[in-house]
Amino acid sequence: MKSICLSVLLLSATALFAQDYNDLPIPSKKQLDWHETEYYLFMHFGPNTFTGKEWGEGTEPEDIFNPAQLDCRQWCRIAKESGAKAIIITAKHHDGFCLWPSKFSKHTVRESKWKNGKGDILKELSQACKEYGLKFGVYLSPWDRNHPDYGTPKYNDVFVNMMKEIFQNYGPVWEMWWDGANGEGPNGKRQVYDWKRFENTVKQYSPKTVVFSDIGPDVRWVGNENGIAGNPNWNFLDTVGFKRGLGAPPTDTLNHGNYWGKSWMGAECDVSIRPGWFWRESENEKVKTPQQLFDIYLKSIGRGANLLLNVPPDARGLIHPSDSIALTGFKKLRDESFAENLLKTANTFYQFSRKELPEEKITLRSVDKDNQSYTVNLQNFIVEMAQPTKINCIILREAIHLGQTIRSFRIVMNNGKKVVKEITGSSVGRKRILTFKPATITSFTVYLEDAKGMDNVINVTAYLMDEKLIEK
Ligand code: FUL
Repeated sequence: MKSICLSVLLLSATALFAQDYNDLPIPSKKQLDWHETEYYLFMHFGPNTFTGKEWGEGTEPEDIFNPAQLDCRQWCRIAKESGAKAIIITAKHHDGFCLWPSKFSKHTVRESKWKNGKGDILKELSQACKEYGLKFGVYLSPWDRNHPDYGTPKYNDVFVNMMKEIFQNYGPVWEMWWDGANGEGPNGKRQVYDWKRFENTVKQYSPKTVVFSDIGPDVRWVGNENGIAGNPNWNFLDTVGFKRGLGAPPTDTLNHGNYWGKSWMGAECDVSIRPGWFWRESENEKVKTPQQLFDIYLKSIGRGANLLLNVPPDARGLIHPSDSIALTGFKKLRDESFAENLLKTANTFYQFSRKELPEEKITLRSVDKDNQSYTVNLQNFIVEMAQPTKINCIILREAIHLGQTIRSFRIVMNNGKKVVKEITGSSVGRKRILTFKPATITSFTVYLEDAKGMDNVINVTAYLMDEKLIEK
């Protein structure tokens, strides 16, 4: 590989930004780390795993929860082998059942027959995650159909106390997931949540935790449960005046973000590998295929979002083979598709559009690893291949630690002097995977013309992947 670390221009981000771009938010350190986590697993597990319900009523007897062969290390091994970097578990779903023996509920693993009431899923999973080098996240449903205090101010204390218990006993918690569903509790009342207090509890007890909800504060819902981010996808959201749940921004806004939104808010794409969120026997044959998962990958991570793929453990407490086989196939498709960066022997000519910067010629540098360490401002650059090369995929990466300033781009591909293909697009973000019908090219030029010299591409790669994986 010809490696370029040639001219690494340590340009101050501030000097590069025009006035309006200056007003755009940039991600916090923990948000940046969150973007890099890219792909991780969701695990819906609880009484619903045993009843076949999607939304338990909260009246299910605790005894039905009995995963006799539970093995969180098996979950972690499968997650790790599939390339996932974290697991988020439904510590409490809407039925109120706690997967840990909470002091603030009487509807928990402690009241079940599982391990004679001595079991603790959060303990086992948080330990297994540490062992396997996975981040540990927690879904804690604000809606609770079991808790007797739900619908009264006392429930806000319960929710805060549960979070403290989780942070103190099972931390570090990487992501806290607040679901938007909010219905009535056992007394027929809806809860008035003290969201400010909830946010402050996270800040005080676990400041490094990123909080997901419809409107953040750190990560936003993508507006659908199909795992698909909008095109374009802006990492910005206006949250003032909006609420979680019924008062959330329209799903279309969540899907695309706001072009000039005031808060940095990356999108997380949640989707289940099965038709439902919880495991049920009848869906063992309905698990998504590796190819379907790959398509979701292109439309989530490939549009600068993160992918949270739900793989629910079965009633034994294990990941079912149908799911693990699909995950292995999905990993294989990613590995094969992105095995060979066809630009590794290419030359890249960078031309800065700002007048005061000299025209630069540097060779291509792969920044897959360590991509945060360089502030390379690349604009209107030309990539020249060492020989005519067939490609059907180009990946661009934007230096999002400097913000998201690329507002439109154009890629013109040439074979010799002849233009053979042209692609236009708008958002790039952390990663933009562009796929197209294969073309044999000798060079391509990327034009980033809109941001008056403020754009920051830090990586470009190209591939030839199996045509079947690409939408024509
Ligand atoms: C939804 C919930 O109501 C579903 O049961 C599931 O947990 C999904 C991820 O979020 O809002």
